[in-house]
Parts: sequence; structure tokens; C-alpha cells
Amino acid sequence: MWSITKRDTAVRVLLALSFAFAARVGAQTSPPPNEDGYDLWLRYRLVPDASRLAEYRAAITRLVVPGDSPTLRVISDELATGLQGLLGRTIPIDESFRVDGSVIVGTPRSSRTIAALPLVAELARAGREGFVIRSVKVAGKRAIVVAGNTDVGALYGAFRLLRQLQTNASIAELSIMDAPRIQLRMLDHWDNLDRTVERGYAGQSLWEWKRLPDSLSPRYRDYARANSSIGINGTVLTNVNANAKVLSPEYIAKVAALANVFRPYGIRVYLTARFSAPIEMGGLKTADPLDAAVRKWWRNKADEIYRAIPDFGGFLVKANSEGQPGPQDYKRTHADGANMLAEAVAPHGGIVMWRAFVYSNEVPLDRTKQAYDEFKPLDGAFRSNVLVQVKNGPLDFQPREPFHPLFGAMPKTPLMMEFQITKEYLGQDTHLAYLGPLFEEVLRSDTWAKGKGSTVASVIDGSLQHYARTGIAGVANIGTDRNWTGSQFNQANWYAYGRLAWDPRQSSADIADDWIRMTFSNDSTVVKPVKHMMLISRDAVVDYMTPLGLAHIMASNHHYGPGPWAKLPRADQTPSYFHRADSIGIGFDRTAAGSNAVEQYFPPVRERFANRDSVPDAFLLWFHHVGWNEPMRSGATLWDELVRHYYAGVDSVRSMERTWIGIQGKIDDARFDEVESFLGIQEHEARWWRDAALQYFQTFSHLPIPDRYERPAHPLSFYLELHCPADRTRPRCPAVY
Ligand code: GCW
Repeated sequence: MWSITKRDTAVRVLLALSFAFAARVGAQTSPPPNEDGYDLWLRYRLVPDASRLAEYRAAITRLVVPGDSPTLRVISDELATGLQGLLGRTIPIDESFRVDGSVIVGTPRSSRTIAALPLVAELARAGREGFVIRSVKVAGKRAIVVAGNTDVGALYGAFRLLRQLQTNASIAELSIMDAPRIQLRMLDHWDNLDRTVERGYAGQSLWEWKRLPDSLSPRYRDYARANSSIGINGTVLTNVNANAKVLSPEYIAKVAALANVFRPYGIRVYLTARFSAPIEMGGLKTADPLDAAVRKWWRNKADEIYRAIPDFGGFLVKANSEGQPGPQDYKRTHADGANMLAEAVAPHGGIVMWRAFVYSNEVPLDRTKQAYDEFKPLDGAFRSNVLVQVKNGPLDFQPREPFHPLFGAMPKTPLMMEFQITKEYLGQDTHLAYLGPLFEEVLRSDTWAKGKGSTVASVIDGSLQHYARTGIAGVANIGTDRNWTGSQFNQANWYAYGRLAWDPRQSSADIADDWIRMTFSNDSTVVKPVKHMMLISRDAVVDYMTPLGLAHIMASNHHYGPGPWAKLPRADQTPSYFHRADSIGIGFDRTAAGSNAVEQYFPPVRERFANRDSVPDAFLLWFHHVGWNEPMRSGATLWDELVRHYYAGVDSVRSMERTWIGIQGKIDDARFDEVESFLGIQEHEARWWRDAALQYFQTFSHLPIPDRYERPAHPLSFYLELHCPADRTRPRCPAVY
């Protein structure tokens, strides 16, 4: 008899062959030339749709970018390259309006034509970084104007115009006004100075510290282009588990060199500050934030940085968490620590982003309660140039978590969102998980802080509690891999993050649509299925890893495969602390009868989560310990539902594979093959997750996996013995295949 694995493989091969055959017969043209993914969503390939191409060529014949500044030069370079690629012809840079078809870009200051157009009211609404794109007549000739109040606003507009062409949209009667809803749109690198990347799955750090400042990799510019095209305006270059060395004169010069490359693209640099730097670097005996000598050391350090980088953004700090030094080492509060640094950068217009991700050295009753317990009492105690940066959920970037209860709970302190773009807990480089829906789910969650409609988005964009400063951060998934992110589809997460940072009310489905068009193809027989695949992908991961509100049952340290059985020295880092499986049931009781974490939410969210009848299935085991045989909404028992979800997760991956095979020949083979092989890995590993986790939980429930499901490939003992290769960043377990 065939084993499940062999039968699966045979089915997959047959399917692949039949789909490939269908695709070949249907398409009858050879696939487009191979690509490696380096160009991201800025591919600028010739517009394939003939009528659109004709429309674009008629509407765009000249490029007019008057004035001279580094950003204006970037605009004309990007538009010249982009239009040449998309239209398949050189668009001359000109200043006259003798013919139809000028694209006029700039600000009322850089361009007299723009100053003379009736755009004042719209531009006023666009603010410092927004833009207006309009079809207009200038001297009787048709033109497209792209105007900002600043050069950077105009640059964002230029990228927006290019997107219009890249997504095959009409440019006939253009009337677009857009402006970011959040001020600080940050990309946080967890990059170490030795070029390793914490939770980075795309090779080494981009920053070539040894070669800086004298040698500048061309990649820095492409990095800036990509970020600027999605509106990111700040980058934290270094890991929050910080190394004080980056604050040394030698490194400040290197950081300044990077800042010079990024500046024309509207991107400021920020650094992580190691709280004990005054001791480690300054030779002081203490880093006590209330000590005068310590304060002076930081002021001098800030002055020194600003001499080299006049537009330096400020500091990001992780303090008193997971062993990092901080103000509590001196019996001071987080506010004392943040305010000291804020005071040092304030004269230069800098800011401090202070993280609320605090895991102290004591084992708490419930680890998810800590941030709220420590920070809520400090509301109002921070200087005006401090933002408190809060992870999307109260635990740690799990495949699914309820929103963090701090959102809405600190009306006097600007709270920033911290998302993780790098998929530490969602299959890292290989598994396809489009995070747009995860981001959107959190942003749309209703905190009820000021009644119905108090969404997380409205907290962080400042509209709910009138924050003077607003910000959002994403932990980067970028490295030296040729495709930047370790896989083609991980690019979509960088892209979606940027787009949602610009406007957190956008739909992740629309963003996926744009990304597919710009990255792969405008052909609807590609866009539609690939979008569907992306939109089910995150739920697939939730299902085969941590369904029904389970969390943190990944193997320890690398967080890649399953490890609900793992034993660790600290209780609150042990999977069993989170899943709490026993002979009665499974799940963490966070109601009043348990840790009472529900209390941190506003009513009626609190009651909704606390009550077994109203808690969403997706968060059931996050908030409740549920008996194995208890009935669920569906009528099935908890055990049967758990089994159903684990199997559904694997099924979804298989359906993603089928969908992907269906587009063979419609995109280039190189990227097609890479994605296909990664989906193969994902299918195997989804089964590994399912079979290992369910059989482990079975040792508590003693209930069967119903006969209608395929049997696990190996017994539990096999998975318990499995040791993934030691590579901490990319562990693989070929044995499961
Ligand atoms: O998610 C956890 C990670 C750590 C990380 C920490 C944090 C930078 O496992 O690698 O450290 O969170 O966010 O500070």
C-alpha cells in the first residue's frame, strides 16, 4: 500500500501535468522572459495592452520637471526610466508646451506653470507630503500635472502616476488627491553590525558597515526608491537589541553616508539607542536617566549625531525587556528613560520611539498583560516628542492575535503601531502568507475607547484621540537576497505594509490587486486567481499552525516548525504555558476566573471576549480553556473543530498550489518555478504542523482523528525526535518530507 506521502506526491504530479498541459494549450505563446525579482513592484515593462499603450503614448510625450534639487532630479530620473520602460520609447525632457502630452511635475515654487494653475485649495489639503494629479490644459495643450507642496510630495505623486500606468488604469481624466494619514511611516531593521539579521530570512543585512562610508552599494538607492514608492519616510537601521557601537564617531560617519543616499527620497534615518551606552562608551558609572552626567552624555551624543546628520530622525528603544538594559535598572520608570532621550534630541527636532514590548525578568501570571500594566499608568508622563510603540497584539507577532489592549487606553500618549513584516512565526521565507489581511484585521478592530467606531486605525492615525504625532512601524523582511525578501511573495508584505502605513483604511485586497499587476501581470487570468490565493494564505497558516486562538506553540528559538511539547527553562516562554492542554481541555483562561487579561479591554469588547457565547471562534482558546468535548457554534465538539481546522489549513495550501499551477506560462518561468517549489515546501510543512500538533494534543484529549481524514504520515514519536538543522535563520527539516 502507498503511504500518504507517496500518494499525495502522485496526485500533485498528475495535477501539475494536467494544469501545465491546459496552460500550454490555452496560451500557446511562450512565457515572458525570466526575472529574478530584484525590480520588485517597480518593473516598468512595456504595457502589453495595445489600446492602453496607445492611450498612454498619446497622453504622455514630454517630461517637464523644472527647478533643481536632489529630489527633483530623482523625480525626473524615475519618470524617465519608468515611462521609457512602460511606453517603450524615450520621453524627452522638455520645457515647452508646443505639443499635447506634457507631464509637468513639481511644486508651486519649482514650477511657474504649477503656481499658475488653480490648485491652491487642493494642495492645501494635501499637506506636506501629499500630492495632486490632474489632467489640465496649459497654453491650450493637454497636460498632466503632478504637484506637491514639497519636492517629496511631488515625488510621491510621480510614483502614483507610474502606478496608474503599471496597473493598466486609464489616465484620461486624472483627478487624484492623496495624502498620508500617518506622519511617521517607519521601516525597522533588526540588523546587527556584523550583518546578521535578527529574524531576517533574506540573507545578510543590506548595510555594508565595513565598506561604509567610502563605498556605497547601488542597492541603497534601489532600497530608497522602493520605500519611497510606497510612502515609507523613515528607516531604523539597527536592531532593537542594540549595540552601543553604532553611536561611535566611526559609525556615525557611516550612518551619515546612508542618510545622504536616502534624503532625496524623503527618508530619514533613525538608530536604536542602547540604554547603557553612557557606561559602555562614555565610561560613566551609571546610566540612571535622572543622573546629570548621564543626561549630559546623551545631549552631547545627540549634538554630535546632528552635526553629521542634520535631519537625523531620532531613537528607537527597547528597554527592560528580554534582558536589555533600561531605566528600571535604576528604579526609574519607562517615562523617565524616554524623557531623558527625548530631551537630548528635542533641540534638533528629533523624536524617541519607546517600545512597549516589555518582558521582564520575573515570570508573570500572564505575559500578555505586562505592557498594559506597565504603560497605562504612565499615560501623560511622556514628553511631547515621545511616541510609545506597541506591537499589534499583546503577545508577539503570532499568526493571529486579538489587537493590543493598549490601543485606545493611552489618550494622552501618541501610540505607534508595530507590525512584523518579516514572518518570524508564519513560515519565514518559504511559506506564502500575505499579511495584508492580518494588518487590516488589526487596524479595523474596534477598541470602543470612545464608543463604537474607535478603530485601532483611528487611534494610531490620531483622529480618535487627537495625537499631535502619529506613527507606524514595520519590522523589515529585507536582506541581501537578490529578490530582497527571501521569496517573491514576501515582497507583497513589504508593499502592503507601506500602502497601509500611508492609509490604514485601505483594503488589503485592493493592495494585493495593485501588487500583482505591478509585480507579475495585468492579465485578469493571473490577477484574479493569484489574488484569491493571497487572500486565503494567512488563514491557511493560522489553520495549520495555531487555529482557534492557539498561540506560541512553535519550536523554541527559531520559531519555525511545530513544538507544542517544547520544554524551556522559563515557564512563560514554554508552549504549554500558552496552550495549557490537559485531560479536560485546552486554551488559556484569560477571563476573571483566570488571568483576567480581558479586563484590559474596554467594555463591551471585554464582555465579548470574556463570554463563551460571544467570543469569536478565532480567539476562543486565546481567552478560554475549553473542554475537548464541549460543543462549538458549528455543533461539532472542540476536538472535532480543531481537527477540521488543521486539515483545512493543509487543504488550503493544496488549493494554492493548484491555483498557482494554473498560471504557468502566463508569467516568467523563473519566478513561477521558485514559487511553485516553495509551495511544495509549504505543503509538506503544513502537514508536518498538522500531524505533529494534532497527535500531540491527542495525548491529552484521547480522541480519534475521524476516519474521513488522511492519516498522519508519521507517529508523534517521529516528530518529537526531529531536530531541524542548526542554521538558526533558515531551519529546514527535510526529514519530514
Ligand atoms: O518576537 C520577539 C523575537 C525577538 C525580538 C523581540 C522584540 C528583537 O523573538 O527576536 O527581538 O521579539 O520584539 O524585541
